[in-house]
Amino acid sequence: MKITDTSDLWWKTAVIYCLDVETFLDSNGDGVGDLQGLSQRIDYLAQLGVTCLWLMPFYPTPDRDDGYDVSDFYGIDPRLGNHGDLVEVIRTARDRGMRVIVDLVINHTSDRHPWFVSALRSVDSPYRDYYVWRSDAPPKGRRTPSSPDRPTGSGARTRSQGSGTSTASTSTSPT
Ligand SMILES: [Ca+2]
Ligand SMILES: [Ca+2]
Repeated sequence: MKITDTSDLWWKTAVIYCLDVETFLDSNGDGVGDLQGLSQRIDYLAQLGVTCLWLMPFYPTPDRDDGYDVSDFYGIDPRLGNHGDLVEVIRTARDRGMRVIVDLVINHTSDRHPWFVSALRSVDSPYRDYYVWRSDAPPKGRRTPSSPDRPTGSGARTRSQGSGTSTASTSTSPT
């Protein structure tokens, strides 16, 4: 037997429950689900047999692409809570035998992310090469990327002023 056959293959038998914090449970009645609400429902998830929580993006965002347009990879969307609330979710989940995995959206950023703001401002920006640029506008009538729950296409490739076309997939018109 190979030694690798005995390594931890937890994901093969895990019961993974994917959720968007903002639509799960609203603990303070402001109309937006939040991390404290999720903490309150961890036991419910454990009773369902869930062994791994998969959290959709919960980072600060202009929310033009259901939170996949991240403006700070290290932060927490203030509508959902704070870092302490996230730690409580993770600690409580682990206590109930649940792993926590998260969407780390690193193939694009919000146009509000400091990297994109800098990259748009100057071709000499150290972040310029973080993005793909093109000088010609997208063909007319081309559909823009959209989220499954936002069929009208909230993500957009948008013409930028002067320097060509931004291809950050969630960009809006630069100001
Ligand atoms: Ca709330
Ligand atoms: Ca969301």
